[in-house]
Amino acid sequence: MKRTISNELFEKARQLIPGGVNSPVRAFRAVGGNPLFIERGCGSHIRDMDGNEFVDYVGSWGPLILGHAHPLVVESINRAAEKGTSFGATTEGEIELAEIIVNAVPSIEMVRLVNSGTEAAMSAIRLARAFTGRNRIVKFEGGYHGHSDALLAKGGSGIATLGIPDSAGVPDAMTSDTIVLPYNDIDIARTTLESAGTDVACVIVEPIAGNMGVVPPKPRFLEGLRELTHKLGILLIFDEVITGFRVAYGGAQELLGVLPDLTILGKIIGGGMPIGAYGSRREIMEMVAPLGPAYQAGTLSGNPIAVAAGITTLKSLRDTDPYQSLEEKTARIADQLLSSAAQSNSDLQINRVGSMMTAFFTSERVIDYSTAKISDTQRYAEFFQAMLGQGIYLPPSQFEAAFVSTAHCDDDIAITSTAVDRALKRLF
Ligand code: KE4
Repeated sequence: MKRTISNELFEKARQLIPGGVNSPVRAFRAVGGNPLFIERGCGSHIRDMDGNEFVDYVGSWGPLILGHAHPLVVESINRAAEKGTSFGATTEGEIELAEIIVNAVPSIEMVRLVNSGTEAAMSAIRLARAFTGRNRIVKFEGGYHGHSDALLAKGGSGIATLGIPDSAGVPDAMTSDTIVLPYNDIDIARTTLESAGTDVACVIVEPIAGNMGVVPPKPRFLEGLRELTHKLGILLIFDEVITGFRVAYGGAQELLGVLPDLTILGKIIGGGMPIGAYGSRREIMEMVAPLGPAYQAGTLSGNPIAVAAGITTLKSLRDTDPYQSLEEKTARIADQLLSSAAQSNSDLQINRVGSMMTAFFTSERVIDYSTAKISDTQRYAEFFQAMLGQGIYLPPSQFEAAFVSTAHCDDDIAITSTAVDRALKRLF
């Protein structure tokens, strides 16, 4: 595969941008080789600067549930841009997007738009602390909620010891109120919360984990967290940046029937433009400035172009209800992967919910971060490269989700199935 131009651009990028990328996972460090520089996307396909074409299963890490450059989305962006790119003042579109989100997500009565999932998570944590008057927060190992300091914590030596920084530049003080627990273990969560409960402001969880690879919640895990947090006056935060409008129109909380106190959104609600949001019931959201004492602000929050792309995307999902079709398409791809794996005697597990899935190279079922971590990441890297060489662009990291869009068609699935067959035969 010709990669001359991508390689030249990467050399230039590395002189000017840390690692040559504006977000670490794009650097292909987990899978080897240089990243591809993408020239354009259309529907389910992307084309790199050397003219190589790929069926894309990254979809910008989730936002592009309608595929690349959807005509309606592009038209709404152009129309908005012609009227101005930003005003730093209120616009009607923000009301429309807020209304769509409030009507879609069961637990949200009021919502604030921000510019990224990170900002949404950071703001939701601050709001939970303001509302409860408590400082401690609980997250789960393998859960990712953006890069704000308090959330860049990893589990300490003991199970429920306070978090320690998981990044340089994060002072111990910033994570000393963060408790990190194993995902999917309701017993440890119960023991920890019942002992630390009255100090804990919130529990933040990906209701369907996407950042250790896809790991669905065990039965009773989310329900147990809901009961425990309700009993102890702790706010339950669902991080639905990935799952929001992805696994169902109302997100994981609609699909699984567990309602959090606060919800974080991003990705799909901006249709590929920079956006995030956090929402809750009215009594909590009325704590947010300028109404209440919990400060949060943003120059480009509610940006008219991002809002226009988001409105068009969510209206399309609302009016076409593609979820059954997304389920069926993704199931076909997963089944093909598993049958090819069986024929080539390869240890392959697939975790899938709706149109988000991850292939793990392991014989163990992947039910949490510790079982995800023992999967063969070198094998995944080889699989990634073998698929890339056949025109299939998978997430360049084992611990991410692959996404299917409404634009993926039968031909894409056929090409993918053939490529999987060949790749696994070559690897095993
Ligand atoms: P952003 O700040 O990247 O918009 O959102 C942070 C975030 C919050 N919550 C969840 C569940 C997320 O998955 C993310 C960001 N997702 C990653 C990929 N898993 C974005 C890709 C990247 O970091 O480049």
